[in-house]
Amino acid sequence: MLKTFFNLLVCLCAFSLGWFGAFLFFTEDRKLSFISALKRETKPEECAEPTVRPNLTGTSGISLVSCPDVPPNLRGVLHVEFRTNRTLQDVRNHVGPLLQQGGRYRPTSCRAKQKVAVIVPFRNRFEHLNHWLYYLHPVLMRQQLDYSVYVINQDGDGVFNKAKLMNIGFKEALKEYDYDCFVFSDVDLVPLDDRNLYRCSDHPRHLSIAVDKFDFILPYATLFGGVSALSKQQFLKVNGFSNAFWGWGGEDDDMSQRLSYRGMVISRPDSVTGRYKMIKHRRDSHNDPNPKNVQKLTETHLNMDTDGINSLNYSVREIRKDLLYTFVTVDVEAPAG
Ligand code: UD2
Ligand code: MN
Repeated sequence: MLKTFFNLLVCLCAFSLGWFGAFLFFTEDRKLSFISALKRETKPEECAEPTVRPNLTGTSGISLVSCPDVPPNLRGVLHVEFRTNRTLQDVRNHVGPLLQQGGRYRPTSCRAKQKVAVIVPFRNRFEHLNHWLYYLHPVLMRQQLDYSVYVINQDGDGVFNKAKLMNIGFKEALKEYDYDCFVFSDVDLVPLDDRNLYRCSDHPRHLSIAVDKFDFILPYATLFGGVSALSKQQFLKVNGFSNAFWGWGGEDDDMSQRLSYRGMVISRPDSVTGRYKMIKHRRDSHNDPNPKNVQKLTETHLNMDTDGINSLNYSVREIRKDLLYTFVTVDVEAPAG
């Protein structure tokens, strides 16, 4: 009797195990299981691409089919957190495996729609840069861009000139690769939605329409500061940025006026997709608001043909390739701050 009972118990166990196995198999297959959900959550740089570093040298990618208009692996709304210490090495560990030296990436399964140089004007904001790189690289990868990151670092402690650094970024990037789109970004602005594509369109594009610092409201209709994208043709059509805006303010409005004088309109994402978080900061030293910049804004139309990318003077002090970015240190011939 006991033996029969024992045999029955064994059969029952085997039967239950079989069912449990079948359950696991099917739920995993349908990506419903808790385990597979966890796997998706813990892979920060998730994108459609393989997890090995692509070899970009020598391959043009021309034989690949074009990437889809809408990148397939976007996540939408993103969680962004700056209240944490992040070293550059943390960031390298987090996003480095898919990058080439110089903060360079391109999808390997399809041909990117655009070749994008992401240009960050910079001086002494290393903590911000770590956050920016941590969040931006995975976004740019998921957006299936053929891109590199250029951090243009103003040497010395003369008066800061953000617009001149952006002009330099345009010029230096083109020495390396045939970029067709240039995205200019403050180092302290991180998108809160990866559907906000870092690409160029038929019109110059202002990406940072809704920044938390401004309560997610566009302060005025012609604003072009923060993060903006210009194709090579659009940039050249307005002779780039003015080189004459020393210190804080005005350079973005001057660009906005240049665009308008050349008959271009600004395009933007909607105010949900275009949300940004700005790292809180004080005004930097040697970058005080410059009252002369207000006067300069009344002269844009007079100066734009002679002041810009065609009159840019600077010298490169150093070009350093990190896994996460190309760091270009430049002397912009700044007045003493
Ligand atoms: C606003 C604009 C910005 C620019 C600026 C006026 C938005 C969201 N942002 O930002 O695009 O037009 O006003 O010039 O509209 N930087 C350094 N080191 C310095 C100083 C500046 O790296 O010592 C760089 C850095 O990338 C920074 C950017 O320049 O994000 C703009 O400077 P800011 O952050 O002090 O200016 P902010 O926040 O008023
Ligand atoms: Mn800022």
